[in-house]
Amino acid sequence: MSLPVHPIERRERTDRRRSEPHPVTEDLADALTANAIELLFQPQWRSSDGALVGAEALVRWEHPDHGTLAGDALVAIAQSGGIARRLSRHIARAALNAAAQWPDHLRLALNVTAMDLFDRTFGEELLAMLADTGFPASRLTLEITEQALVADLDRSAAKLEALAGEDIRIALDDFGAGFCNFRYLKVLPLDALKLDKSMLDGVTEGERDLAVLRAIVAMARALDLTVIAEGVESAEQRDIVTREGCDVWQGYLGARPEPAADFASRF
Ligand code: G
Ligand code: MN
Repeated sequence: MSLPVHPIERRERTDRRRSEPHPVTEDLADALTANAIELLFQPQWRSSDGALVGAEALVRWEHPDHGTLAGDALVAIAQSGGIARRLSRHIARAALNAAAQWPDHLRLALNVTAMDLFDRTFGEELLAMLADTGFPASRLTLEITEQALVADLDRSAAKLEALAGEDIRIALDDFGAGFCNFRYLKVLPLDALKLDKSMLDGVTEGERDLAVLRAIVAMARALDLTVIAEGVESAEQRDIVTREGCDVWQGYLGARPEPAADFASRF
């Protein structure tokens, strides 16, 4: 038997539910307005000689109650609050602004979501931001996960072709973590393959893991793709990816994602 609810109580309850569906998204909107979302940069090194070649921009937000929110979790929060566009523009602008101060030989890698890619004005806005910040398109790599492409491969290809036509490079991110649909490799204008951390997990112990890595690198070579190994945590892993022909590596062994000023102290 349910207890009768006083009309005023009922109204209060409904109001409360309506006004706090996603308190975190409201905090995120405030943080964006206050410019309190920090952008970090994780260095990338060339395997052959250890030279610094660039960095991946990664967004991170310290929430007072929820702790550190980053990457996909942060994007999901923004999407549920209808501010994903705002977040992605903020990230792109802040990253390009920082990278515009870097020496010419360093590249910037920026993560792009499915929503960005299919957003009608994303390409245009990105080009405008490149022009505004003075960062050359030819030094920009967009990292796209296969989840982002799954929705509509032909349309994804067309969107990426347009960006590639502007000299922007395209990397397939997290390769090896998902379904690894080989049609992506045939259809998309890719420049680089970024191997997921899970591809490296067993390479120091298992022959099978090593065989898979070797085969993927051979395939990437045949397709003229740059291979980037992500999530390198030990010197042994770094030596293996170097020996096996990965062109670039990134991971905690070298550096965690760091503030722009720390990254700038490396050059
Ligand atoms: O998939 P994507 O390129 O966006 O991956 C970057 C993420 O991986 C970041 O969240 C970053 O902090 C994390 N990351 C980077 N290097 C390492 C590493 O060496 N080990 C682990 N566990 N995570 C890493
Ligand atoms: Mn990435």
